[in-house]
Amino acid sequence: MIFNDFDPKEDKTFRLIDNEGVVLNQALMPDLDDETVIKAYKAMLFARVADEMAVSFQRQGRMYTYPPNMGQEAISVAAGAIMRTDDWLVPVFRELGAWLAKGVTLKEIFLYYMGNEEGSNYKNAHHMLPWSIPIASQLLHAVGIGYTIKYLKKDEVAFAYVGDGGTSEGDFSEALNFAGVWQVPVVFTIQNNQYAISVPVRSQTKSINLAIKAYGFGIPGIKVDGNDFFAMYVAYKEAFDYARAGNGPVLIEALTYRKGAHTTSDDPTKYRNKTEEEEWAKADPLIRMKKYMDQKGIWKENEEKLIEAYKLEVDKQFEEAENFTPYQLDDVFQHMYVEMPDDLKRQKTEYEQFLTWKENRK
Ligand SMILES: Cc1ncc(C[n+]2csc(CCOP(=O)(O)OP(=O)(O)O)c2C)c(N)n1
Ligand SMILES: [Mg+2]
Repeated sequence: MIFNDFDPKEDKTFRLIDNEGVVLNQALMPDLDDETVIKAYKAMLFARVADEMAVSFQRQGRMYTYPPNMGQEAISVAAGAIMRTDDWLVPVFRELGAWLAKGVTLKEIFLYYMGNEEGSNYKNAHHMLPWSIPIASQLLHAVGIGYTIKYLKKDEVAFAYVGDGGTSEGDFSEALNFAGVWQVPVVFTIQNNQYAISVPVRSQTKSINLAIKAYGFGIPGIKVDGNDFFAMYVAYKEAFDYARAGNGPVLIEALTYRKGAHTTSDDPTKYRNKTEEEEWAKADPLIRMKKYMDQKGIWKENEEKLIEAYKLEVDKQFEEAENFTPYQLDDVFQHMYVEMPDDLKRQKTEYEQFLTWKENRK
Protein backbone atom coordinates (compact mmCIF):
# COMPACT_ATOMS: atom_id res chain seq x y z
CA MET A 1 0.00 0.00 0.00
CA ILE A 2 1.43 3.40 -0.96
CA PHE A 3 0.03 4.74 2.30
CA ASN A 4 2.64 2.59 4.07
CA ASP A 5 5.48 3.53 1.72
CA PHE A 6 5.02 7.29 1.93
CA ASP A 7 5.01 7.95 5.62
CA PRO A 8 4.08 11.54 6.54
CA LYS A 9 6.33 11.21 9.61
CA GLU A 10 9.27 11.11 7.20
CA ASP A 11 7.72 13.99 5.28
CA LYS A 12 7.65 11.95 2.07
CA THR A 13 5.59 13.13 -0.91
CA PHE A 14 3.98 10.67 -3.27
CA ARG A 15 4.66 11.81 -6.84
CA LEU A 16 4.60 9.92 -10.16
CA ILE A 17 5.52 12.45 -12.83
CA ASP A 18 7.88 15.41 -12.53
CA ASN A 19 7.36 18.94 -13.83
CA GLU A 20 8.56 17.84 -17.27
CA GLY A 21 5.97 15.08 -17.43
CA VAL A 22 8.64 12.40 -17.01
CA VAL A 23 7.53 9.27 -15.16
CA LEU A 24 9.41 8.88 -11.89
CA ASN A 25 8.09 5.52 -10.84
CA GLN A 26 6.73 3.35 -13.64
CA ALA A 27 5.86 0.48 -11.29
CA LEU A 28 3.34 2.63 -9.41
CA MET A 29 1.79 4.34 -12.47
CA PRO A 30 -1.95 3.61 -12.73
CA ASP A 31 -3.04 1.28 -15.48
CA LEU A 32 -5.04 3.80 -17.51
CA ASP A 33 -5.72 3.61 -21.24
CA ASP A 34 -4.89 6.62 -23.42
CA GLU A 35 -8.54 7.56 -23.76
CA THR A 36 -8.93 7.90 -19.98
CA VAL A 37 -5.79 10.02 -19.71
CA ILE A 38 -7.00 12.31 -22.52
CA LYS A 39 -10.44 12.54 -20.91
CA ALA A 40 -8.87 13.59 -17.61
CA TYR A 41 -6.75 16.24 -19.32
CA LYS A 42 -9.81 17.58 -21.13
CA ALA A 43 -11.73 17.73 -17.84
CA MET A 44 -8.87 19.77 -16.32
CA LEU A 45 -8.77 22.03 -19.36
CA PHE A 46 -12.53 22.58 -19.26
CA ALA A 47 -12.35 23.44 -15.55
CA ARG A 48 -9.51 25.91 -16.25
CA VAL A 49 -11.44 27.61 -19.05
CA ALA A 50 -14.64 27.78 -16.97
CA ASP A 51 -12.68 29.20 -14.07
CA GLU A 52 -11.00 31.93 -16.11
CA MET A 53 -14.30 32.92 -17.64
CA ALA A 54 -16.05 32.93 -14.25
CA VAL A 55 -13.50 35.44 -12.96
CA SER A 56 -14.05 37.57 -16.04
CA PHE A 57 -17.88 37.44 -15.65
CA GLN A 58 -17.49 38.58 -12.07
CA ARG A 59 -15.19 41.41 -13.16
CA GLN A 60 -17.91 42.51 -15.57
CA GLY A 61 -20.26 42.83 -12.59
CA ARG A 62 -22.43 39.93 -13.73
CA MET A 63 -21.79 37.68 -10.70
CA TYR A 64 -21.23 38.65 -7.04
CA THR A 65 -18.10 36.67 -6.31
CA TYR A 66 -16.16 33.57 -7.37
CA PRO A 67 -13.39 31.43 -5.80
CA PRO A 68 -10.99 30.35 -8.56
CA ASN A 69 -9.73 26.76 -8.72
CA MET A 70 -6.85 27.50 -11.08
CA GLY A 71 -3.86 25.29 -10.36
CA GLN A 72 -5.80 22.78 -8.28
CA GLU A 73 -7.57 20.94 -11.12
CA ALA A 74 -5.71 17.60 -10.89
CA ILE A 75 -7.07 16.90 -7.42
CA SER A 76 -10.77 17.10 -8.08
CA VAL A 77 -10.56 15.68 -11.61
CA ALA A 78 -8.78 12.61 -10.17
CA ALA A 79 -11.51 12.27 -7.53
CA GLY A 80 -14.13 12.60 -10.25
CA ALA A 81 -12.49 9.74 -12.14
CA ILE A 82 -12.75 7.44 -9.09
CA MET A 83 -16.11 8.42 -7.61
CA ARG A 84 -19.12 6.37 -8.56
CA THR A 85 -22.65 7.77 -8.91
CA ASP A 86 -23.69 6.60 -5.45
CA ASP A 87 -20.60 7.93 -3.68
CA TRP A 88 -21.00 11.19 -1.80
CA LEU A 89 -19.24 14.43 -2.55
CA VAL A 90 -18.91 16.75 0.44
CA PRO A 91 -17.19 19.80 -1.04
CA VAL A 92 -15.99 23.22 0.07
CA PHE A 93 -15.84 25.52 -2.96
CA ARG A 94 -12.63 24.66 -4.84
CA GLU A 95 -13.27 21.23 -6.32
CA LEU A 96 -14.75 22.17 -9.69
CA GLY A 97 -13.56 18.99 -11.44
CA ALA A 98 -15.41 16.79 -8.96
CA TRP A 99 -18.52 18.98 -9.03
CA LEU A 100 -18.73 18.65 -12.81
CA ALA A 101 -18.01 14.91 -12.66
CA LYS A 102 -20.89 14.58 -10.19
CA GLY A 103 -23.20 16.21 -12.70
CA VAL A 104 -23.53 19.71 -11.25
CA THR A 105 -23.84 22.13 -14.16
CA LEU A 106 -21.93 25.37 -14.60
CA LYS A 107 -25.30 27.05 -14.86
CA GLU A 108 -26.07 25.94 -11.29
CA ILE A 109 -22.65 27.07 -10.10
CA PHE A 110 -23.10 30.48 -11.73
CA LEU A 111 -26.62 30.80 -10.30
CA TYR A 112 -25.25 30.25 -6.83
CA TYR A 113 -22.68 33.03 -7.29
CA MET A 114 -25.46 35.27 -8.58
CA GLY A 115 -27.12 34.76 -5.21
CA ASN A 116 -29.87 32.45 -6.46
CA GLU A 117 -30.73 29.49 -4.19
CA GLU A 118 -31.79 27.47 -7.22
CA GLY A 119 -28.06 27.11 -7.88
CA SER A 120 -27.91 24.63 -5.01
CA ASN A 121 -30.89 22.65 -6.25
CA TYR A 122 -28.84 20.22 -8.31
CA LYS A 123 -30.96 18.62 -11.01
CA ASN A 124 -28.50 15.93 -12.12
CA ALA A 125 -26.02 15.49 -9.28
CA HIS A 126 -26.77 12.62 -6.96
CA HIS A 127 -25.41 12.33 -3.40
CA MET A 128 -23.86 15.77 -3.39
CA LEU A 129 -23.84 18.36 -0.61
CA PRO A 130 -23.99 22.08 -1.41
CA TRP A 131 -21.27 24.71 -0.92
CA SER A 132 -19.88 24.91 2.57
CA ILE A 133 -19.03 28.43 3.60
CA PRO A 134 -18.41 27.93 7.36
CA ILE A 135 -14.90 26.48 7.09
CA ALA A 136 -14.55 22.77 8.04
CA SER A 137 -18.18 22.36 9.19
CA GLN A 138 -18.79 20.11 6.18
CA LEU A 139 -16.40 17.48 7.56
CA LEU A 140 -18.81 16.69 10.38
CA HIS A 141 -21.57 16.22 7.85
CA ALA A 142 -19.30 13.88 5.90
CA VAL A 143 -18.72 11.77 9.02
CA GLY A 144 -22.48 11.67 9.64
CA ILE A 145 -22.94 10.47 6.07
CA GLY A 146 -20.16 7.90 6.58
CA TYR A 147 -21.83 6.68 9.76
CA THR A 148 -25.12 6.26 7.91
CA ILE A 149 -23.47 4.41 5.03
CA LYS A 150 -21.95 2.00 7.53
CA TYR A 151 -25.14 1.65 9.59
CA LEU A 152 -27.27 0.94 6.53
CA LYS A 153 -24.55 -1.30 5.08
CA LYS A 154 -24.52 0.64 1.81
CA ASP A 155 -21.78 0.18 -0.76
CA GLU A 156 -20.77 3.84 -0.79
CA VAL A 157 -17.87 6.11 0.10
CA ALA A 158 -17.93 9.80 1.00
CA PHE A 159 -15.28 12.16 -0.44
CA ALA A 160 -14.85 15.13 1.87
CA TYR A 161 -12.76 18.26 1.30
CA VAL A 162 -11.14 20.93 3.40
CA GLY A 163 -8.42 23.54 2.87
CA ASP A 164 -5.10 23.86 4.70
CA GLY A 165 -6.59 26.69 6.76
CA GLY A 166 -9.57 24.51 7.62
CA THR A 167 -7.31 22.07 9.47
CA SER A 168 -6.98 24.63 12.30
CA GLU A 169 -10.72 24.52 12.98
CA GLY A 170 -12.05 22.42 15.84
CA ASP A 171 -14.49 20.81 13.43
CA PHE A 172 -11.55 19.25 11.57
CA SER A 173 -10.30 17.43 14.67
CA GLU A 174 -13.78 16.46 15.85
CA ALA A 175 -14.67 15.05 12.45
CA LEU A 176 -11.46 13.07 12.02
CA ASN A 177 -11.63 11.78 15.55
CA PHE A 178 -15.15 10.42 15.15
CA ALA A 179 -14.37 9.11 11.69
CA GLY A 180 -11.52 7.12 13.22
CA VAL A 181 -13.50 5.93 16.23
CA TRP A 182 -16.43 4.83 14.12
CA GLN A 183 -14.29 3.58 11.20
CA VAL A 184 -16.52 5.24 8.64
CA PRO A 185 -15.92 5.09 4.87
CA VAL A 186 -14.78 8.69 4.33
CA VAL A 187 -11.85 9.81 2.19
CA PHE A 188 -10.72 13.17 3.52
CA THR A 189 -8.71 15.47 1.26
CA ILE A 190 -6.87 18.53 2.51
CA GLN A 191 -6.26 20.76 -0.48
CA ASN A 192 -3.09 22.39 0.75
CA ASN A 193 -2.91 25.32 -1.66
CA GLN A 194 -0.38 27.08 0.60
CA TYR A 195 -2.71 29.84 1.80
CA ALA A 196 -5.86 30.50 3.76
CA ILE A 197 -6.70 33.83 2.16
CA SER A 198 -3.47 35.70 3.13
CA VAL A 199 -2.25 33.32 5.86
CA PRO A 200 0.55 31.03 4.63
CA VAL A 201 0.48 27.39 5.70
CA ARG A 202 3.69 27.84 7.77
CA SER A 203 1.70 30.16 10.07
CA GLN A 204 -1.16 27.68 10.21
CA THR A 205 0.59 24.82 12.01
CA LYS A 206 3.85 23.65 13.55
CA SER A 207 3.34 20.15 12.07
CA ILE A 208 5.95 19.15 9.48
CA ASN A 209 3.06 18.58 7.09
CA LEU A 210 -0.71 18.22 7.31
CA ALA A 211 -0.96 14.51 6.46
CA ILE A 212 0.83 13.66 9.71
CA LYS A 213 -2.27 14.78 11.61
CA ALA A 214 -3.74 11.39 10.60
CA TYR A 215 -1.52 9.80 13.28
CA GLY A 216 -3.38 11.58 16.03
CA PHE A 217 -6.62 10.01 14.89
CA GLY A 218 -5.24 6.53 14.25
CA ILE A 219 -5.98 6.55 10.53
CA PRO A 220 -3.75 6.27 7.44
CA GLY A 221 -2.45 9.54 6.01
CA ILE A 222 -0.38 10.44 2.98
CA LYS A 223 1.05 13.59 1.41
CA VAL A 224 0.59 13.57 -2.34
CA ASP A 225 1.72 15.92 -5.10
CA GLY A 226 -1.71 17.40 -5.82
CA ASN A 227 -0.54 18.81 -9.15
CA ASP A 228 0.21 15.31 -10.41
CA PHE A 229 -2.98 13.76 -11.76
CA PHE A 230 -1.51 10.24 -11.76
CA ALA A 231 -0.36 10.37 -8.14
CA MET A 232 -3.73 11.74 -7.06
CA TYR A 233 -5.50 9.03 -9.05
CA VAL A 234 -3.49 6.24 -7.42
CA ALA A 235 -3.89 7.72 -3.93
CA TYR A 236 -7.64 8.09 -4.42
CA LYS A 237 -7.97 4.58 -5.79
CA GLU A 238 -6.22 3.10 -2.77
CA ALA A 239 -8.08 5.28 -0.32
CA PHE A 240 -11.39 4.47 -1.97
CA ASP A 241 -10.75 0.70 -1.99
CA TYR A 242 -9.59 0.83 1.63
CA ALA A 243 -12.63 2.79 2.85
CA ARG A 244 -15.07 0.79 0.77
CA ALA A 245 -13.72 -2.49 2.15
CA GLY A 246 -14.76 -1.35 5.63
CA ASN A 247 -11.29 -0.42 6.94
CA GLY A 248 -12.31 3.11 7.90
CA PRO A 249 -11.28 6.61 6.83
CA VAL A 250 -8.09 7.94 5.26
CA LEU A 251 -6.53 11.38 5.07
CA ILE A 252 -4.87 12.72 1.92
CA GLU A 253 -2.93 15.96 1.93
CA ALA A 254 -2.84 17.18 -1.65
CA LEU A 255 0.02 19.61 -2.11
CA THR A 256 -0.93 22.31 -4.59
CA TYR A 257 -0.97 26.04 -5.25
CA ARG A 258 -3.85 28.43 -5.70
CA LYS A 259 -2.80 30.26 -8.87
CA GLY A 260 -5.56 32.81 -8.65
CA ALA A 261 -6.90 34.98 -5.85
CA HIS A 262 -8.72 33.54 -2.84
CA THR A 263 -11.92 34.93 -4.31
CA THR A 264 -12.54 37.79 -6.68
CA SER A 265 -12.52 40.12 -3.62
CA ASP A 266 -8.91 39.26 -2.79
CA ASP A 267 -5.61 40.67 -4.10
CA PRO A 268 -2.79 38.11 -3.64
CA THR A 269 -0.07 40.61 -4.68
CA LYS A 270 -0.47 42.03 -1.16
CA TYR A 271 0.87 38.89 0.51
CA ARG A 272 2.88 36.75 -1.92
CA ASN A 273 5.60 37.38 -4.44
CA LYS A 274 6.25 36.75 -8.12
CA THR A 275 9.20 34.41 -7.53
CA GLU A 276 7.00 32.05 -5.55
CA GLU A 277 4.25 32.18 -8.17
CA GLU A 278 6.73 31.50 -10.96
CA GLU A 279 8.22 28.57 -9.07
CA TRP A 280 4.81 26.96 -8.65
CA ALA A 281 3.83 27.77 -12.24
CA LYS A 282 6.43 25.17 -13.32
CA ALA A 283 4.40 22.53 -11.48
CA ASP A 284 1.06 23.50 -13.13
CA PRO A 285 -0.99 20.28 -13.36
CA LEU A 286 -2.15 20.92 -16.93
CA ILE A 287 1.31 21.66 -18.29
CA ARG A 288 2.75 18.54 -16.65
CA MET A 289 0.05 16.27 -17.97
CA LYS A 290 0.34 17.80 -21.43
CA LYS A 291 4.10 17.18 -21.44
CA TYR A 292 3.47 13.59 -20.38
CA MET A 293 0.96 13.10 -23.21
CA ASP A 294 3.29 14.72 -25.74
CA GLN A 295 6.10 12.36 -24.77
CA LYS A 296 3.78 9.40 -25.24
CA GLY A 297 2.48 10.91 -28.48
CA ILE A 298 -1.14 10.50 -27.48
CA TRP A 299 -2.30 14.14 -27.69
CA LYS A 300 -3.56 14.80 -31.21
CA GLU A 301 -6.21 17.46 -30.61
CA ASN A 302 -6.11 21.07 -31.69
CA GLU A 303 -6.11 22.66 -28.26
CA GLU A 304 -7.07 26.14 -29.46
CA LYS A 305 -10.17 24.78 -31.18
CA LEU A 306 -11.04 22.80 -28.08
CA ILE A 307 -10.75 25.90 -25.91
CA GLU A 308 -12.99 27.81 -28.32
CA ALA A 309 -15.64 25.08 -28.05
CA TYR A 310 -15.35 25.07 -24.25
CA LYS A 311 -15.74 28.86 -24.18
CA LEU A 312 -18.96 28.62 -26.18
CA GLU A 313 -20.28 26.03 -23.75
CA VAL A 314 -19.38 28.14 -20.70
CA ASP A 315 -20.95 31.22 -22.33
CA LYS A 316 -24.14 29.30 -23.04
CA GLN A 317 -24.46 28.11 -19.46
CA PHE A 318 -23.70 31.56 -18.11
CA GLU A 319 -26.41 33.11 -20.27
CA GLU A 320 -28.87 30.48 -19.07
CA ALA A 321 -28.03 31.42 -15.50
CA GLU A 322 -28.38 35.14 -16.25
CA ASN A 323 -31.77 34.62 -17.86
CA PHE A 324 -33.03 32.43 -15.05
CA THR A 325 -36.03 33.52 -12.95
CA PRO A 326 -34.92 35.93 -10.22
CA TYR A 327 -34.87 34.37 -6.79
CA GLN A 328 -38.04 34.39 -4.74
CA LEU A 329 -38.10 35.81 -1.22
CA ASP A 330 -39.23 32.42 0.13
CA ASP A 331 -35.99 30.86 -1.10
CA VAL A 332 -34.04 32.79 1.52
CA PHE A 333 -36.01 31.17 4.34
CA GLN A 334 -37.41 27.87 3.25
CA HIS A 335 -34.56 25.45 2.62
CA MET A 336 -33.03 24.94 6.06
CA TYR A 337 -35.87 23.16 7.86
CA VAL A 338 -38.68 20.84 6.80
CA GLU A 339 -41.02 23.06 8.85
CA MET A 340 -40.09 26.69 9.23
CA PRO A 341 -39.46 27.50 12.91
CA ASP A 342 -41.19 30.51 14.52
CA ASP A 343 -38.15 32.77 14.61
CA LEU A 344 -37.64 32.36 10.88
CA LYS A 345 -41.35 32.98 10.26
CA ARG A 346 -41.02 36.21 12.26
CA GLN A 347 -37.96 37.27 10.28
CA LYS A 348 -39.76 36.58 7.06
CA THR A 349 -42.79 38.63 8.11
CA GLU A 350 -40.49 41.47 9.19
CA TYR A 351 -38.75 41.39 5.85
CA GLU A 352 -42.05 41.42 3.97
CA GLN A 353 -43.13 44.43 6.03
CA PHE A 354 -39.83 46.12 5.20
CA LEU A 355 -40.38 45.51 1.48
CA THR A 356 -43.94 46.93 1.69
CA TRP A 357 -42.60 49.98 3.54
CA LYS A 358 -39.90 50.43 0.91
CA GLU A 359 -42.43 50.14 -1.89
CA ASN A 360 -44.81 52.71 -0.30
CA ARG A 361 -41.98 55.16 0.30
CA LYS A 362 -41.44 55.66 -3.43
C1 LIG B 1 -15.65 29.44 10.28
C2 LIG B 1 -15.17 30.39 9.25
N1 LIG B 1 -14.21 31.28 9.55
C3 LIG B 1 -13.76 32.16 8.62
C4 LIG B 1 -14.30 32.17 7.36
C5 LIG B 1 -13.78 33.14 6.30
N2 LIG B 1 -12.98 32.39 5.35
C6 LIG B 1 -13.48 31.98 4.18
S1 LIG B 1 -12.37 31.07 3.29
C7 LIG B 1 -11.20 31.25 4.48
C8 LIG B 1 -9.84 30.65 4.29
C9 LIG B 1 -9.90 29.20 3.98
O1 LIG B 1 -8.61 28.73 3.69
P1 LIG B 1 -8.35 27.24 3.36
O2 LIG B 1 -9.05 26.37 4.35
O3 LIG B 1 -6.89 27.06 3.22
O4 LIG B 1 -9.10 27.02 1.96
P2 LIG B 1 -8.81 27.73 0.57
O5 LIG B 1 -9.68 28.97 0.53
O6 LIG B 1 -7.36 28.07 0.52
O7 LIG B 1 -9.22 26.77 -0.48
C10 LIG B 1 -11.67 32.00 5.54
C11 LIG B 1 -10.88 32.36 6.73
C12 LIG B 1 -15.33 31.22 7.08
N3 LIG B 1 -15.90 31.16 5.88
N4 LIG B 1 -15.75 30.34 8.03
MG1 LIG C 1 -5.82 27.08 1.47
